[in-house]
Amino acid sequence: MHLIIANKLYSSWSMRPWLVMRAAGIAFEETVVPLRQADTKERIRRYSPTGLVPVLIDGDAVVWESLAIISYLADRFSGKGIFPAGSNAARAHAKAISVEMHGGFRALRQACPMNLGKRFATPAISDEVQADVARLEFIWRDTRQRFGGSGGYLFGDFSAADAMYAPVVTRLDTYQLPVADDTRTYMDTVLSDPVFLEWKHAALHEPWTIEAYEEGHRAIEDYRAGSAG
Ligand SMILES: N[C@@H](CCC(=O)N[C@@H](CS)C(=O)NCC(=O)O)C(=O)O
Repeated sequence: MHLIIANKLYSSWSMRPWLVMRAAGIAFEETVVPLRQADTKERIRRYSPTGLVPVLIDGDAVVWESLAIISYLADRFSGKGIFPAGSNAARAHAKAISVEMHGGFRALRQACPMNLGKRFATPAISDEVQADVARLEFIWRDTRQRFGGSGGYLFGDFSAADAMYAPVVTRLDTYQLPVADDTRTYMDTVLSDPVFLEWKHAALHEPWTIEAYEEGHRAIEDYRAGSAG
């Protein structure tokens, strides 16, 4: 299997299937195509019909769109509990909140681009961003109360739903958006997950900086300067 992704520092969509594959112990070859280079579009187009990554190649199967890739993996490796293995209700809930993440939270995503290398001062928070954060907090609290049991993840153990939400967990952390204590507890679980830390470590050691993704925010910490990840 071959997963083509973009910069680990910035590419939230790439992170999602990568976390799922690593967490499930699925072997794969990885190609990172750095964004905003002269040959980026041409390199991505070699693999992806949309000119976007992530894209997964598995023999004859070419799968684009992060959530479609995760769904393909869940079918292909049905014993690995990529979506929660418990009840149909739990699985349906995991799929619904994953689809909601895939299509939603635009205000937060636009205002606070993913950047694993920095901590930024809390920006001015619009009503739309505040509504996105409130919805995230509700989803995480409600899911954990109903399906989390004693585990730290949304459905107890790590699942595709956690992978879908991991990039927004990092945004709340990077931009220091105010959250409730139980939200912070869930964020800390994701941010200390060994698979997430493997991704973050690689991100911090990438050579590329894209100024356009960094401007407009006041950095108060730079984890790339001499960081061991
Ligand atoms: N809806 C797509 C979004 C993919 C996407 O926007 N990918 C960005 C990187 S995070 C990309 O490939 N950009 C190409 C470019 O900027 O040239 C998914 O879920 O996979």
